[in-house]
Amino acid sequence: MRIAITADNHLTDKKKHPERWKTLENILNDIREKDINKIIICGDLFNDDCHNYSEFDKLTDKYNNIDFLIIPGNHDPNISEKAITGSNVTIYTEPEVISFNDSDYSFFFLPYKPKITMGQQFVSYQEDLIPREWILISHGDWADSIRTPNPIEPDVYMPLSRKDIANYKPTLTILGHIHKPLDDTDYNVHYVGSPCGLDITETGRRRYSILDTKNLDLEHINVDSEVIYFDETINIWPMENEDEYLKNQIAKIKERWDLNSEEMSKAKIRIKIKGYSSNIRKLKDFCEKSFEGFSFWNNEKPDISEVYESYNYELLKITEKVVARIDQQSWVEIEGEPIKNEIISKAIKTIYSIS
Ligand SMILES: [Mn+2]
Repeated sequence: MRIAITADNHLTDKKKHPERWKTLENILNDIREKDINKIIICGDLFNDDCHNYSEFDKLTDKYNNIDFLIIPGNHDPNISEKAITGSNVTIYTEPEVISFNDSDYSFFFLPYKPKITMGQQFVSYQEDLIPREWILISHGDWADSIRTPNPIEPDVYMPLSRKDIANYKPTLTILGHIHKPLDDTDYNVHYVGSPCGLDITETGRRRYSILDTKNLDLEHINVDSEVIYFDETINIWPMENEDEYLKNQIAKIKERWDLNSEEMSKAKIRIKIKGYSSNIRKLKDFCEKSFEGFSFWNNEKPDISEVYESYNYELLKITEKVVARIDQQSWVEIEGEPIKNEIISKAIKTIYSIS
């Protein structure tokens, strides 16, 4: 059997965020076409401000051949079958170990609860959680976000530690909570990610997953998201041919996006230029022209508020060398720490501020 998996849909009133609803429907249509009739939702199906579920009832009624298996997340911790009425909807408000007929593995549905770790909850279910024969479905923070001695503190949500995994040995873990799709292949821990970016910071194509319950193949499928966000920063410094440099940078960005025409129509972009330039007006015009045909997030044009005027070409060689050196480093992107582009931007600022 194959089961579809999504999380962090953050549904609101339909009028407020129709794109989130439409994206979920796109997933449901896709899995129906694939003859899949179960979908697991790993928490945060609803946003905090959603208290009327009649639209969701309508949706589950429309897809009445699909079973919805839902756990609450930290944004919808109180959802229950008292308010959500579809007969094809199961909400796991308490931890539950489930077996499906065709699978040798059991599924542990662990709903989000505040002020407790996942490991603390495994204890009571120890007998049913046979090492390497169970799959964890939950909502919270995976080890990397726990760097403090006390994992239960504000901003840490029902954490799962490496020790929990080592002690209880789930064979596979699928979580909601972190909206960026992530795969920790060392521990077989996966965040399916939000299928429709909630705001400009949730960038790029999104996905949902399909799990084969027999061999535990986990396949990631591109979601037909109603909106695709892109948030890019381009660093600049005075050079002879700023246009040529910009043109290359922008070409690289578009190449990375790799959008087909349908995706392009769904893209909302934010472009920020940072650094020093000898002709800011020209830079602005060039940048606007290069992104013609794209729609800008919030209708904001390329942001040049952090570009300073400079005619200092003497620092060009130093800057080029520093930028190239930083660029060569393989920087691992860690949540909450600066990315390579930000480090380059800081370096340029440092170089030009001492002149
Ligand atoms: Mn969420």
